[in-house]
Amino acid sequence: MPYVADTIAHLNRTSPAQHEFYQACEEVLLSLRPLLDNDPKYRKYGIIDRIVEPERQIMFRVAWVDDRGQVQVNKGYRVQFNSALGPYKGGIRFHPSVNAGIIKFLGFEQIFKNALTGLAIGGGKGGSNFDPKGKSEQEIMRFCQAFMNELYRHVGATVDVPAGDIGVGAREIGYMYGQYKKLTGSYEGVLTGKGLKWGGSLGRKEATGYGTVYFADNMLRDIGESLEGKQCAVSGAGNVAIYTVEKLYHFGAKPITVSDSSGFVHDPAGIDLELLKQVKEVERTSLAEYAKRRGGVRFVPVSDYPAGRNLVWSVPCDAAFPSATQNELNGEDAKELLKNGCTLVAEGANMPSTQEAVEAFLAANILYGPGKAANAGGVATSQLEMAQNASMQQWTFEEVDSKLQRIMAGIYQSASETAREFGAERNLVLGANIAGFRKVADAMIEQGVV
Ligand code: NDP
Ligand code: 2IT
Repeated sequence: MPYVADTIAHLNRTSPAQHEFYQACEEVLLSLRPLLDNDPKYRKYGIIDRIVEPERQIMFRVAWVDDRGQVQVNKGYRVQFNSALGPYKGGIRFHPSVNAGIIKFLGFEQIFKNALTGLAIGGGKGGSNFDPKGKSEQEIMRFCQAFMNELYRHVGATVDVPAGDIGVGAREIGYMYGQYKKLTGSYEGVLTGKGLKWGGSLGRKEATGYGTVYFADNMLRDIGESLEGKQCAVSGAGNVAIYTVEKLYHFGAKPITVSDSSGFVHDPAGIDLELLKQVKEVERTSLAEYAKRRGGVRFVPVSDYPAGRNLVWSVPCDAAFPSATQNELNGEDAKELLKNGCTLVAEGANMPSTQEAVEAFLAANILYGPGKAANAGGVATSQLEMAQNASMQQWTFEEVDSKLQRIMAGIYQSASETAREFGAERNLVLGANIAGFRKVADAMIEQGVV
């Protein structure tokens, strides 16, 4: 497959040290082989060369003043990766690990994820290496305002519509929205994940977690099974993880773990959802606090993890829902999950499994829902928020949720049918990558070389 090696070598030369980006590209390019072998049109028009190169990358200084009166400087990013299918759409991440390569991998994944939803949205992503941990409410507000002081020039309701991701939820979206409105004088749907009183959509907060569980349900129903009674290991304790836990209960499953940057909790009686929300959404503190208040549960701090392992995956389970961050589940973790009888993995996070882990799941022929298919419910519901804003309507929770269920069923169907079309039944990595790519590539061909 010289085009894969050639493309990755080219990216190494032209965009050095962006390892997560090469990882995401390599996975997609390897999946495309049967399509490229069958249909010469995708070898023409420079599609591969164009699709791995963002249309535009914006990097900027974010200067703000902390509570002690000291000037702080962070890096700001927005990668407008591909607009073949619609305005750029994708979240904003605030985390100290953020760099250009991480934003590019997320933007690249977003192109195909958004295509799979069947909605008219292109791919983009943004963020900052700002660390929200330990910051006061006032510092968070000043940082969000400073971030928008530059970003506002590049976004707009039909241009580029950011949303949340790690470290960015309704609070941060509110501060960014207020500043955008102040700078432009325009009250428009420029961000999604907004507050419900000022343009947000019912169901957006829940959408990624709920959607991931709907996706898992679709995978199981296809083989005549259900989530009922299944023991589920969930990682993360943020937006995606919390609403994954909530929806698992609706399906009669039992979520028994959650994790955060301090460690993980194993709660054999089933995660206490209200306590989890109180500790992580309201008090914004560590899971050690959950363990202290709950009693009878095991909390394992990160300092006890052996090097190169994430011990949340050592808890025996029937199904796993990685919902924290990229590369949080490696080949060793995958082997342990499989050894303990796990037969389903649905990714709420973006690229949580390393390449070795993905290969292990595919080789074991378990039900494996890759992030760009399984977690697309968040961005899909963001598009429903855009539609409500544009038409000045507000739909009920039930309307949004039933559309979300249909969209997730459609994504499952298109990934699984595409896998079958290329003789790789059950390989949803191949199915999702080809189905998403084909849509974007067809639009790029029809729109000419731009
Ligand atoms: P949140 O910030 O709400 O939660 C993230 C959770 O993961 C927190 O519990 C955090 O720990 C933990 N975490 C983050 N980074 C690390 C790390 N490096 N090591 C250990 N733990 C970590 O983010 P979301 O729930 O929104 O996002 C989670 C994942 O889902 C990300 O991969 C994101 O890209 C993806 N995603 C999000 C969507 C959305 O709509 N929000 C949509 C689709 C995908 P702590 O609490 O200690 O900070
Ligand atoms: O990774 C993702 O899909 C998100 N963080 C949500 C993006 C969005 O625009 O809602």
